[in-house]
Amino acid sequence: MSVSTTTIENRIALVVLDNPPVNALSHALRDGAYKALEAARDNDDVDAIVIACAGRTFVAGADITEFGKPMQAPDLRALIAMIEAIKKPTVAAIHGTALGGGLELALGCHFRVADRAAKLGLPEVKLGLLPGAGGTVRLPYLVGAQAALGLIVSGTPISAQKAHEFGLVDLIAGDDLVQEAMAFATAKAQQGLAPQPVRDRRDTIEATDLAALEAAAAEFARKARGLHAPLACIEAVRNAATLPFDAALAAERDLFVTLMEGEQSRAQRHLFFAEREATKVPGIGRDITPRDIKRAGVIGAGTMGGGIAMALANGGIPVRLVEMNADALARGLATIEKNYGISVSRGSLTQDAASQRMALFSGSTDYADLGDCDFIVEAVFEDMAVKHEVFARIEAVAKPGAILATNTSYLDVNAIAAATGRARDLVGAHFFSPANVMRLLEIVRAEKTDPEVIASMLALAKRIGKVAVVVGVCHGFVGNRMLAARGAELEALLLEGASPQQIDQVFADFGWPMGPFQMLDLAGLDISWRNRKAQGKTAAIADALCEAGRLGQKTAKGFYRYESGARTPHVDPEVDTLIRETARREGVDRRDITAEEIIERTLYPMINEGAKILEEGIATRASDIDIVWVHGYGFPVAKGGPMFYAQSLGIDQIVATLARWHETTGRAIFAPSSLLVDAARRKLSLADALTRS
Ligand code: 3H9
Repeated sequence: MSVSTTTIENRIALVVLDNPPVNALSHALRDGAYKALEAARDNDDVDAIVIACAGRTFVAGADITEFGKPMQAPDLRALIAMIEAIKKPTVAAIHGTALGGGLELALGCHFRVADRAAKLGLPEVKLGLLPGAGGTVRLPYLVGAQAALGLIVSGTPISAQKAHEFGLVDLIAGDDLVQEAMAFATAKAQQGLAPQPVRDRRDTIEATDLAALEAAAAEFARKARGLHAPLACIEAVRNAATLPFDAALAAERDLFVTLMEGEQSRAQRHLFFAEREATKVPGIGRDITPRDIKRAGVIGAGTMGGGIAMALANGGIPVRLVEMNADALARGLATIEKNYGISVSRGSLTQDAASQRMALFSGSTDYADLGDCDFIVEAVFEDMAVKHEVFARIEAVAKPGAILATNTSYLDVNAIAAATGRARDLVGAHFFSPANVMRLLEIVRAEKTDPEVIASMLALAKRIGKVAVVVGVCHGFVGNRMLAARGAELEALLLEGASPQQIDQVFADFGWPMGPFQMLDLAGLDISWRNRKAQGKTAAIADALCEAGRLGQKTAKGFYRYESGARTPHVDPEVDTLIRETARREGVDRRDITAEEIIERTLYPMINEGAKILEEGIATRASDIDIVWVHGYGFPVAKGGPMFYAQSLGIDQIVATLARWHETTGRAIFAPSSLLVDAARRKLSLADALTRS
């Protein structure tokens, strides 16, 4: 199949681009499109040209797999410049998603006709880039600098309707996009006027309110949090408003190349492919048909259960929420309604959409009402006996083939499954709080879980907008097991001389949204206190805080002090005194601790644990671990996840540092894993070290 096909009908050339699956602008497609469009341009039997795409979408962007490799001509900018110079009307017929370079291609045309379900956007910022083929200049020319700034810095696509309101789309097609685009092109050709390329439409850009643009830019810059791409997007849009067209294009190119060569974009591109790779699970081929999930049941209407129920309803799935008594159920449903209300008041959800979602909920205090559910997930207390009891009750009522899921964060899913008569249908579904917001879903594959159940969970995750990673059974699975390793040295660091605020600042400087002590205060110190007690463990400082009634934000005191009802942490001298006294009691000499030491003693053990997780086969690949950490715990995207970061630092450096701390402290957490040692010795990536025995 050729990448581009041209047909001529009533003097209109229809050029159809075809590069499955998403019509990414690979070299072959650029070359094919260039030749086809040049031929249509030079053909005297053609009065106008329509560019459309085969398959499920219009061009979804440049081919990301070609990034970082030498560019083969024609490059996308040359292709767009050629289209823009055509004197016959050119029309982009857009269905599916016109994204990135795809939208830039459409901006090179004189007109854009879109299917009513189409989405248009410039998501390059999510790859650590900016639109590099004229998007930061042509879009502001068409829709105004301020509207363009929002679209480019957020990277979020908009609907065809919105694009029409913005003036980005000229016509929304009814049922037959291509025919309507052809008719539109005919009408334009018949007008006999020379069509005006976007670069010549200067009215909108010249009317830019520069002060308002700068105010909006300052707001976006404030939220950039160390990422380079949003700042470059701002600069490029500012250039569009202040420089001549070609100078703005040239500046855009320079910014694009700088970002492309930078570490941040490399990390973000890694995450793009890692997310897709994670859906490819060994033993779960495309031949396995997922089970149909028409209705879901959620047991427990607390924070976790309510969040999971909302996540399911957000994916359009009717949810039956089951609680122990009518009061708890009413409270749970009221919280859900309140949460949707907040989204409406913030403008992120319409009242109609919120009402539609609320209509998907039904409540019950009777397990028998779960009989028609295809997927039942429990979010009850983290206790094996309680889990056994809940699954015995579920089993008694669930229909054959229903998927039974536990939202446990730590417990042995094999043991939960073993106590049921339906081990094949049982799976772990570890959501992250708040479950309606956090994108990660750890799908825990127990020994007996049916591959069909895993395939169904992957399909469900996609449907409800979650990023899924399939993991094996161990204490804490991938995320919480590594979190424990990250936190193992925190107490020691405090005793030896660091302060909570110093450690949190080091984490913030690294790019985390929140440091570990702010996170502990948010979650409640009593949770880890209870866990420690259950395991016979102690933590001198954290235990003393709990004993003093300092349980975190909920008591307005924890590692920090909080003003009533507020979430801003304030340094509390009492905590400082408590830490110093504890250190004295424990006989620990305090000294200055550097930021570097904090990173080495928190991040490196976590990387080490990740490597052990790989060795044990709990995670399939290093990039799966990166996805867990970026989407579940806020690991900075600009660093690509812990395992990517480790590899960019150099595995040999990680091994040497771990070994040094192992020698200094004698603690097992620092003993380098054999995978790391092996990868360093053989100078291999973690993936290669795993596969090349
Ligand atoms: C850009 O355009 C830069 C320009 O400004 C400047 C240039 C000079 N390239 O997501 P899916 C693959 S930057 C290569 O599962 P969906 C993907 O890896 C680009 N490959 O499908 C997967 O492969 P596999 C700006 C790509 O239906 C397969 O296609 N554009 C690309 O859930 C299916 O993908 C973007 O950032 C690509 N651009 O979602 C848009 N895109 O099957 C990126 C996808 O082997 N793409 N693949 O795992 C998307 O957001 C989604 O793919 C899309 C479809 C919404 C289009």
